[in-house]
Amino acid sequence: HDLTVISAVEHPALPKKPFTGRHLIDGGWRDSLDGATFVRRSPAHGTLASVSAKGGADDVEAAVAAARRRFDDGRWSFTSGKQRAALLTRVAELIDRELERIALLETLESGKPISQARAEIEGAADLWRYAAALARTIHGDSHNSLGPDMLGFVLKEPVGVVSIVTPWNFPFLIVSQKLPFALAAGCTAVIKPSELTPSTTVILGELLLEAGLPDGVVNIVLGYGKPVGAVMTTHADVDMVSFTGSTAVGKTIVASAAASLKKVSLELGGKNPQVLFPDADLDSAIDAIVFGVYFNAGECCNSGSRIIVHKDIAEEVIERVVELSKKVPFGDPLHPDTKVGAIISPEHCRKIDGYVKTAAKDGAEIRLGGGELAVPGLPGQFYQPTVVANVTGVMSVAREEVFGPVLSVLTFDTLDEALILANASSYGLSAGVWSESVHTCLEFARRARAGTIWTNTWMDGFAELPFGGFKESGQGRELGRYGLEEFLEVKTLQMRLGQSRE
Ligand code: TXE
Repeated sequence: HDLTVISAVEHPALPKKPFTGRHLIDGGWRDSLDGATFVRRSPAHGTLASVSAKGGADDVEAAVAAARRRFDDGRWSFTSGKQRAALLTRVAELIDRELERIALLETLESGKPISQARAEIEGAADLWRYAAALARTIHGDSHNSLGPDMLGFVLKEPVGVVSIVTPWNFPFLIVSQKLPFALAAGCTAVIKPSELTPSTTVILGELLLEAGLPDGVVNIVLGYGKPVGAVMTTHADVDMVSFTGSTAVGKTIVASAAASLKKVSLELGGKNPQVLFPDADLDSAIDAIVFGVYFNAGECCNSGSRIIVHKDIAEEVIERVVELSKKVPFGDPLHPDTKVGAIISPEHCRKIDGYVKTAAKDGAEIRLGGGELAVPGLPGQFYQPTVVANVTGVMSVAREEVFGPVLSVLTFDTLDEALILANASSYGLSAGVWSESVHTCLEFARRARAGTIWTNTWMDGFAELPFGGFKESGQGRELGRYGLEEFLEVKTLQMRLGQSRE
């Protein structure tokens, strides 16, 4: 291989002991009622990163009861927007203060490069600040043309108790795409982080208490999808579920939440196409493609995992992507230069490899990578930056979410053909177009079926702009004003004034 590999480094700031995580229930840190625990080892280094309480159904019961009591007594939901904004801003400041500690733990549990972990925590703090600003803008409407003695008001109220279930790929960012918006709205919450990356959410819990959040407003239960996630998302006292994870689990949550008609907001997978036209600025496009596919080792719902290239420029694009891919520093996530770290688990690494091997068997051409690679000095699992050409729309590597550093290259001739390929997916999270023609960009943007369309850019993110998917990529939106509205219920208030007039 001609990849740029970064071997194991010494890291003087590494914690001497694993992080110990307990449940946060009603303002107190608790072990599981049955005393069970589980561990997480660094997927890159093999060292013990954390030991966490392993929740059971009884722990969830206690957490939901605390969130329900706190919501119903109004001690949080009836605070002013100004008070909630002050608290959320304080949390953002505490996240800034703890950035290094959170980033290090995030890297140890997830295997992501430390530089990307730092950027993630910074981005999360920004979301807390943005949600703080939104907390002071909640309002409805009034109607004064309903008759001489009638007034109508439309109030926006918090939806209630929210169960938040998050995945392992951006643990601190994703909880921050949900929780501050729920809190800004006046909701209370029970959170379950992924069993693979539980600890940074526990630190967030510490910061919430330090900021002065009343007991029981936010509760955290650590543990597995079953039983913890399953009980949280079906419990009768929960009003809403906000979930990020796989489409398969998202579907089971919708089905089970239907029994009690809970509101459900879902952010699921993606198989995001970028279409390159011959008039594209190839320097920018190739940079963005390489970043978009290897960012977070491809373990990213917005991964730019398939490019659809005009046949006249396909060979040039593939060659340039391959050359640039070789320069992407890959290896020890604790090295400051590393851009691609470890894969989350050995099973996931095998799953990625399965997609690549199947594609090769089906006639695709592996132009770079195509297997695991041992990084000197590290016991963990790493997958090589991989470029697969000659991919057709029917191959699983083009249709399914690989969630690894694997780029599929397809080709097209006409805009219509490009759109058919781009939209031939059960997902619809994001899509991109590269062209110097505003007409081409606009036509693609209007006809592509995805929640976010990037034109001549990829994977920018702004707190102000809503994020979410079409089709099986989810329902509802996070971020922006929409991200707040998800956690608000509409109440109609009618008031008759004075004597009724016959
Ligand atoms: O996700 P799961 P996994 C995709 C990606 C990845 C695949 C599998 O393609 O390869 O999903 O990842 C909790 N009730 N994404 O297995 O299982 C679980 O404990 C309630 C895309 O890690 O969906 C964890 O906290 N909760 C995605 C969370 O759900 C349940 C990010 C997500 O885990 C549950 C992650 C249940 N029955 C994976 N079962 C994205 N949108 O970015 C599990 N959980």
